[in-house]
Amino acid sequence: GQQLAAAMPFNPNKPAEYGDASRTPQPGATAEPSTPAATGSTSTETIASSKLGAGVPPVGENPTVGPLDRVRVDGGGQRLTTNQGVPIADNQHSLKIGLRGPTAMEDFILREKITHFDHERIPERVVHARGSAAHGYFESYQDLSAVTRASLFAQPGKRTPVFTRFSTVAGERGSSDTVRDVRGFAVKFYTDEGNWDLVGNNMPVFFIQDAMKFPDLVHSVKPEPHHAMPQASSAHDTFWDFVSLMPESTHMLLWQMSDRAIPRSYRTMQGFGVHTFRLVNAAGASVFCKFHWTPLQGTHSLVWDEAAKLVGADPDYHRRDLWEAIDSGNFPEYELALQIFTEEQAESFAFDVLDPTKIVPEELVPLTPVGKMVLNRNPDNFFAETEQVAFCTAHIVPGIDFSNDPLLQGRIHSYLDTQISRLGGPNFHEIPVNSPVAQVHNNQRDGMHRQAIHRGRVNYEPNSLAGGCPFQAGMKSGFTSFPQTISEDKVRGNPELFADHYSQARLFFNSQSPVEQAHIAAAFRFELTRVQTPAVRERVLATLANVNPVLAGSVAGGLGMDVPAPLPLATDRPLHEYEPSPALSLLSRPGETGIRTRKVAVLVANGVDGAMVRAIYSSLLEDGAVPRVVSSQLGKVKTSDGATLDVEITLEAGPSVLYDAVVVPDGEAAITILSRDAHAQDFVREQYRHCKPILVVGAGAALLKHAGVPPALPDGSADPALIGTEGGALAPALAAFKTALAGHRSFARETD
Ligand code: HDE
Repeated sequence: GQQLAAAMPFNPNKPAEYGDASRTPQPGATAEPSTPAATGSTSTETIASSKLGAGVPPVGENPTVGPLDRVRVDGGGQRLTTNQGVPIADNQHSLKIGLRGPTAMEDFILREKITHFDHERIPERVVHARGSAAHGYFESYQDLSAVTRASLFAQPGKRTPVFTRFSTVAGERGSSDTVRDVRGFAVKFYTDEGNWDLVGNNMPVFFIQDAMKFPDLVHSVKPEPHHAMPQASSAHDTFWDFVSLMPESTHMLLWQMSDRAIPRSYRTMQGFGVHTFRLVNAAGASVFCKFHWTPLQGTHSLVWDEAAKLVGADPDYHRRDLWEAIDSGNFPEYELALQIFTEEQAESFAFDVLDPTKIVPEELVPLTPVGKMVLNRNPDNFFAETEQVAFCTAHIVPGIDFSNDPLLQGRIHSYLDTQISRLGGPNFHEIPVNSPVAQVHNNQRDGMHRQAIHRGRVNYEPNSLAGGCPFQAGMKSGFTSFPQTISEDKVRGNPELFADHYSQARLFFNSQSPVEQAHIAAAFRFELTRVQTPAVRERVLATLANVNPVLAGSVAGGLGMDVPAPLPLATDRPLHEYEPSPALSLLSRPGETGIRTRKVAVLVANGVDGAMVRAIYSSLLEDGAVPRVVSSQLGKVKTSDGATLDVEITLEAGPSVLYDAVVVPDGEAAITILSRDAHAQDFVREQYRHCKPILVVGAGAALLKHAGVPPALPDGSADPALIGTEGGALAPALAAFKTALAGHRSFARETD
């Protein structure tokens, strides 16, 4: 690659024209930042500044910075120009015939500006429109060449750049983050053998078994077509009408009604490839595989009342959380684990591994950790990167292959197809965030928005005029499909085991803690309360009767209905009895990051004990938490020791739902003021209702009383997350508070 770059006759003033050469990856790894030698230029700065009129781009340590430097633009110190590079003298006034006259048709500057603006929007994704993303890298733990020749798993410590986008599914691009929904978890690996997109969700199963049903599913959950309501919500008739007629969705519905559908953060949810995939090694031998991402931050969710209020308090709650965590150096990390099993093993399972409504329980096939992903850089530009990134399940690399899961098979077509209309043509792979770090050479030509300037007269293969180049890579290094033997009739239909719709729904429900089970029942109740058609409610209850009598009874009770007879089963086979799988409970993965990045409000007013606030604040900071001084109004408060404190945010702008915990410090005068403020009362009431840790010092107890919250006892002896200090010292109370904060919530007190 370096030789190629050196040999190329190129205009040194426009080095980025030879993008392919400047993109040449370092031999053996994609992880190194680009060096001047590899870019074919004297310095990376020249590339950005000469072609794009930019200043010097900051070249960070993140290996993904390199590949995108060639297109980074920064107007710092530059004059304003048109898109043709013509300097603009006046960007405030259109060209008029006299100061009070009409605008001249010839005002090409105005017309270019307005025309561009008129076309600023592109269609949003038909699903997963609302999302947030980050750059980072994947680091392999070990050499997996025994099972796959995929180059990113070739050796321990090997780093591959990634771009990862999280999303909700149903809502439009501007909808809220904390709605009840499945979350997308899509990772683009820029491997040195081409891009691999692992386009997963935060739940390991799906609603339907066959791609044929996807448009119907999506139509049913999207806003109803006559009045375009409701936004970003499954709680309406058409969705429940569809799924109640689709018993295969039962397992997924339980996941969707669980707290998984209201994650605390994109940093605290798992990701799953959902389908069974294949791994293929260099000898051509293949095993089946399921992909699991597990956050090192642990798996944590919101509670429903909080999620609903967050829609108003901060519609960007998850976007902001991800951005701030990365911005502050708290890089989210996720471990990738594989479930590897052979085809023979798969045949012995009680379910079909090609059925995407089924998991492979971890008790049956344990997880093998193979590496971790670190997200360490926010995008420079939301549209250019997060919006224009194009994930395709068809993007796989040598060593990874598809299974015959009929849902996956349909997806292989859908993603490429949708990008063509969403991104305006077949050259979306040239958009910087989509372009591989591996070199691209083929005879595909032309099309809308072509960026590459292909040289020479040969655009076909085989050829002799270009020495046969670019040439076929051959079986050894090129991608080859696993040669599965198939000899069957062409049919429309499902394998027999697909008809078991309830065994794993039962497994999931039975594996949840009592709190999680209660939340699932409450979510069904809420959604079905919004459903207006009694027959639809009834059919859902008849479905749930096949899952668990307590669940069905609880939901029916909540709707003021009786549990109807269960829906008839679609199979004569007896349902499979699974042992509960503790790994399916969110509570089984508390995480390793303690109180890092947890947000804590410290409520203050004039007369607060300033020394105490400072002590608590710095102690929390020291452990990586994010304390905030919150009060009724901005400015400074006078502390009891005659000093002042800066208020960081008001109770109005920073209500309870934005914080993981609250501290009410001592100071009688301050508590008298706060007790009169409805915002402060709501604040502690909601912290209590949402099961969050509360630390109350001295006079602070009066605020709880005013708000109707039970008293906080020293060291939390009644409720381990409701901690007071009456008569006691601050230090042990603060320690108990931190323990409670690391434990997230105290569900024992829940009364919703
Ligand atoms: Fe998708 N899905 N999907 N999906 N999906 C899209 O592609 C589709 C499915 C998933 O952050 C679309 O670029 C079909 C399962 C994610 O950009 C579209 C079927 C899973 C994202 C599409 C499915 C997913 C999408 C819309 C059934 C989890 C967002 C815009 C056969 C394993 C990626 C786009 C991003 C996006 C089609 C089912 C995950 C239309 C036809 C199952 C995370 O192509």
